[in-house]
Amino acid sequence: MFIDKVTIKIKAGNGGDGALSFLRDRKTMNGGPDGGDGGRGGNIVFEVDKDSNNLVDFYHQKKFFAENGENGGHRHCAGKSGADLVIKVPRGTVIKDKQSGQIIADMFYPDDRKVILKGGLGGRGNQNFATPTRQAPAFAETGVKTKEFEVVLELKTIADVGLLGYPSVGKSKILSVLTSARPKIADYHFTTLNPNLGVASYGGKTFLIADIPGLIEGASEGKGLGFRFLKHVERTKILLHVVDIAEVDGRNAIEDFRVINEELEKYSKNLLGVPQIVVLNKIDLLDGDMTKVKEFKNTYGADYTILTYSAATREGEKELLQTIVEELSKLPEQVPQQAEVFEIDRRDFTQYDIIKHGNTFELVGDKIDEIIRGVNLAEPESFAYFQNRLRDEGVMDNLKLHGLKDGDYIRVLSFEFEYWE
Ligand SMILES: Nc1nc2c(ncn2[C@@H]2O[C@H](COP(=O)(O)OP(=O)(O)OP(=O)(O)O)[C@@H](O)[C@H]2O)c(=O)[nH]1
Ligand SMILES: [Mg+2]
Repeated sequence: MFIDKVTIKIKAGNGGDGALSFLRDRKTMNGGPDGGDGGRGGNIVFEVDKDSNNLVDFYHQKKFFAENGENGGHRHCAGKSGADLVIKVPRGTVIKDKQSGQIIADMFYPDDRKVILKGGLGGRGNQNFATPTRQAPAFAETGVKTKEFEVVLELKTIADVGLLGYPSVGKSKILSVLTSARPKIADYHFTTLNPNLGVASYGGKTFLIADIPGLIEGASEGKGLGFRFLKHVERTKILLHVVDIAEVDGRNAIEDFRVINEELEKYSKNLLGVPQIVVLNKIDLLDGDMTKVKEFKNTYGADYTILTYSAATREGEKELLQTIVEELSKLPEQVPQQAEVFEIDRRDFTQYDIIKHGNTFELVGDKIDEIIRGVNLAEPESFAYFQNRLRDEGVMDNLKLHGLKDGDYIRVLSFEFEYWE
């Protein structure tokens, strides 16, 4: 089964909670705070799997959650970090956020490895909060809890050369003789049902060739296998447009070439813009009669490089390979799709808002959530810590700029307190 588009769920690990603990043993009756820090959650990492050109592995498994960090423990014991979860995808997989459609990453290069979601930070244990005036901090931070995301993986094969043409013109046969790939070859239409890749080499240069199912007239309206496989030759530098010049099965070479280009245009002007080398295949069947070749060249020769070839006898192979290598060397390197600056799971901890309700000033936003993380406001010491953080982070100054004065109220979540300088 060939799958080139799937939706999966991913989630980085939660951070472990910091511990709230005091050293107590036979010798030390009243030791200091010894609550260790929580471990960091595991990241979600995507990595290119060079041996795959199929997303079929995601047919059954659709949920990928990285390990959570462990909670901190007594005696300064730090929680273990969660392991990263590495998701292997074929080269050319574009990762999009399902909700917004934004591109998160394009796994374009053969060695690409990208951290897509970062694990939550571990909370700090109470061992961190001891100061000369607060020797027994009775609070610890909770770890950062991460969100789950739905992402769409879409494979858009990356190759140097794409094979294109009607069914049975010999595309797969060409792939099989130029590379070590072993695609299915047969004299019936639509032998190829999914893209195949192979590596060819000539004159010390190697290049990747992609073979896709054949197109027919009306492919743009879904006839035959439609043109849903065209995305697998969209990211090639050149197209080998294969034409059956022997016109086996009542084909018409001149007409075929025109029709396929028309279908391409309907699919995307971009693809029509990819340079084409025309390969008139099956010349072994012409028995030396070059009339059809001449007619074809008279019709399209002014606009295209046209070569004759036989995948059966391999006549014309040297010229074909030479032309491909030359053309490739003239063309610029391809570049990955531009990933949008996608702030997946990265909250802006500098942002918060002050909402005024009469003489009550409500604080909301990621920054406030971050400061309040794991703090129990009903507990005096914890509350004092929270107030200090508000001051240190400049929130109190900002409140004053908004008109906060003695006797006013500050509200955070459901907690409200009176302000006195
Ligand atoms: N005589 C001769 N036969 C060829 C040549 N190239 C391909 N064939 C035959 O043509 C038939 C179709 O070849 P394939 O390579 O399967 O064609 P395809 O274009 O991949 O077809 P689809 O996968 O159906 O789109 C097979 O029987 C091949 O052996 C050639 O140069 N000469
Ligand atoms: Mg084929």
